[in-house]
Amino acid sequence: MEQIGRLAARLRGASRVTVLTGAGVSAASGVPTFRGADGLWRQYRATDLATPDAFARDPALVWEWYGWRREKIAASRPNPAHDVLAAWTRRAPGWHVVTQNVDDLHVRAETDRLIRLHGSIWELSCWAGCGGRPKRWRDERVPLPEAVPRCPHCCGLARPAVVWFGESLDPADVAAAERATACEVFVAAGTSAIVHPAAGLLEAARSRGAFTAEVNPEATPASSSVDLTLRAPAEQVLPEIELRLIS
Ligand code: BV8
Repeated sequence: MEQIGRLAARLRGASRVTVLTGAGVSAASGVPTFRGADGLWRQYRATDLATPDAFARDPALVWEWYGWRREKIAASRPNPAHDVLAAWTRRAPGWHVVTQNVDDLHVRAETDRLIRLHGSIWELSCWAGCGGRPKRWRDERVPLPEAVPRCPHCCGLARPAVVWFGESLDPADVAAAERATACEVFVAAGTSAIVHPAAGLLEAARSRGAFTAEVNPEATPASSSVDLTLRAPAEQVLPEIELRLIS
């Protein structure tokens, strides 16, 4: 694909590169995406369940969905897309990965300086915000011993420590992601480019002069505004680009 050659040429010698990833980069690891054919869980859409209202209404149902996802993710491992991106961040301090994913596969691939916008599915926090410290704690047990985990500080309900729809992102993470839009090349890989503020990062990078590319087998709302589209899976494209960069 000559687009691969074009993107490799842009990346070669670039000191600042940012790759925004979404659920599509974990698809090859067997982790269901949100809006693709496998994006449904029972008859629910992610946007029905990843909200504080859904949790307030039925914490057991939301935890059942997260428990199902935790089980899938525990059985998965980073794929070549994660491995190439991790290698890029270890090789060049100005190359960053900004992820919307909560599966921590970029963490397991040993990505340097990872900017994680929506938290981790392996972390929990107190639903009532009781103020107990630590505010969030890691629990990787699959399955969790209780259908609805409790807060160790106040014994109230515990929740997945991820950012739900209608909730604000950690300002430090947003600031780090915005700093990363000051780059020469910005690549959106495996994201439907629908969820904000993550989806706005591509436009921010463009407005700051970045060359923009999208790696996605399908078109997205971002497709019409990027400089280069690679209509193929990330786990195929990224290793092919890496081959050109190191040869
Ligand atoms: C907020 C964590 C302030 C939970 C998630 C501005 C405009 C419009 C709307 C808004 C706006 N500002 C705020 C909003 C509202 C909302 C929003 O964006 N709604 C959308 C639905 C329109 N945003 C928020 O609420 C955010 N908060 O802005 O705070 C605020 C406060 C109060 C009130 C208003 C605003 C919080 C957003 C975070 C929500 N949490 N996840 C969890 O994961 O359990 S978002 C969820 O969607 C995941 O994190 C996921 O990563 C993310 C984005 O989805 P994608 O990753 O793109 O996945 P998807 O399945 O959609 O697409 C996969 C793509 O991969 C597809 O295109 C497919 O073709 C492709 N693909 C498939 N296979 C491959 C592949 N690509 C490459 N290779 C392959 N092999």
